[in-house]
Amino acid sequence: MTSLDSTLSHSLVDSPMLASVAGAHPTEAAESGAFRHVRIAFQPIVDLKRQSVYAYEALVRGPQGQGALEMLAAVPHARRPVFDHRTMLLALFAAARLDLRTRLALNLAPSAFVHPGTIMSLRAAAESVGLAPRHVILELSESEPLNQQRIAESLQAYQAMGFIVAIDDFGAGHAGLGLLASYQPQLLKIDMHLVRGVGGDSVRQAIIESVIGIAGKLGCALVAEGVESEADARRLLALGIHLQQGYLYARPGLEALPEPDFSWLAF
Ligand SMILES: [Ca+2]
Repeated sequence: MTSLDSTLSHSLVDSPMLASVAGAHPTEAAESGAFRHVRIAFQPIVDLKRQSVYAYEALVRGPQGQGALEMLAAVPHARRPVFDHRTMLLALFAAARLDLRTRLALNLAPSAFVHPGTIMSLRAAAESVGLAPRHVILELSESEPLNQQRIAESLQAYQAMGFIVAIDDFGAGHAGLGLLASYQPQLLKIDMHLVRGVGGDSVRQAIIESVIGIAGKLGCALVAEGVESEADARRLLALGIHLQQGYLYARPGLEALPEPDFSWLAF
């Protein structure tokens, strides 16, 4: 696994690359002011087979640690690709400062995902911090209407470059199965609303078992989001889902890479 260069320092944040995307356009002056207040939190996605961290997901936070929804609500829809693009680069450099030595998962709205400038700047930024594309996961949300043709073309381009693509919050949006019919990412992240309570809920178990069947046939690996209880974690593990994420393991750490808690597995 590629190691990031631990000698990277804060100076990267002031690099010409980030400066070029962080407010160079005069019409973006006001937004770049807000942009400077964005902070990045990291939450581990764990691999229970190895009892290790599979990846850290970068999450947008406000200056006082406000959640992503609050921050994103302040971003006009038309500016979302720019916002996502900038925060993606911020997350890469923040991860480098923290000496990340595993995969990094970045969230992108579809409009940012298909934006022509995203893929090249992402590759350049990842290279500049010593992170190979195969260690970068792009979590594609269904938070806005999708142009399936453009998404499919973009997904092929990212995958050809070596990036890992994930469908985020699978099962929460109305387009989950429609997306899968059009293209198959390497990862499906099962939405927390399907996951929470699965340990004692036969309906949720049936739905997740069907997702496991579909994912298996399409060659997609699964991540369970929102795992908060041992009962849910054990049920998911029994079903074969060993990549999990949630408060049971670690809460997001603001500008930190929290160590997951596997202690419950010993009992
Ligand atoms: Ca996500």
